[in-house]
Amino acid sequence: MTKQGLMTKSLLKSQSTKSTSPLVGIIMGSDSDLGVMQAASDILKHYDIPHEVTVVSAHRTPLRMVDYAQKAKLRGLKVIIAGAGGAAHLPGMVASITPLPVIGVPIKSSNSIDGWDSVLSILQMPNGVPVATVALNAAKNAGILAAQIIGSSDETVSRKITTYKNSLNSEVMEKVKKMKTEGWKNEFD
Ligand code: RP5
Repeated sequence: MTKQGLMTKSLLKSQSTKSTSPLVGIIMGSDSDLGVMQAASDILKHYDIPHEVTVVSAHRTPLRMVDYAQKAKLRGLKVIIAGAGGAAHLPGMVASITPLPVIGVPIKSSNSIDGWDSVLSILQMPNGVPVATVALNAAKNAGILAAQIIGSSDETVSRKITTYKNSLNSEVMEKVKKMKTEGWKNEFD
């Protein structure tokens, strides 16, 4: 093969790796969390961001958790989204091992008392080991935040996020119009 051919082949290979290798790792303590965590995957699909989804349990598979966290950066991940419920130690423990940003999703799960246990387990991290904690069951926001982190160094993703935010604005303005036509008054606009 010519030098040019080899260069093209290598470029294509690097591009295909770039487009298919996961940039975001979505992990959760149990498959029973999937109903909530699916929303993170859905929004990342919307932004065309390659990601992976699997179960990693801090308590039931501690060695798998350490392995996953230790290899995450080397495997090319840029952000980890970790969801767990009850004594929700997964996000914090993963954050204690990896240099990557970790977004924690507290889940109101079968073993959660009222959701506060999950929220506080993920939120109240000690100084030095941050976890970006989203609201209870807010996996969609975790996906958006992960996309924003990717978008800070990827203009295509950043533009998609701006389009998405503009669509939120338009949706609200439609509601404003609708309420007006239904007779609700305001003196602002
Ligand atoms: C947590 O325990 C998991 O993240 C899940 O939210 C919860 C319940 O797990 P299962 O008993 O349904 O497997 O570690």
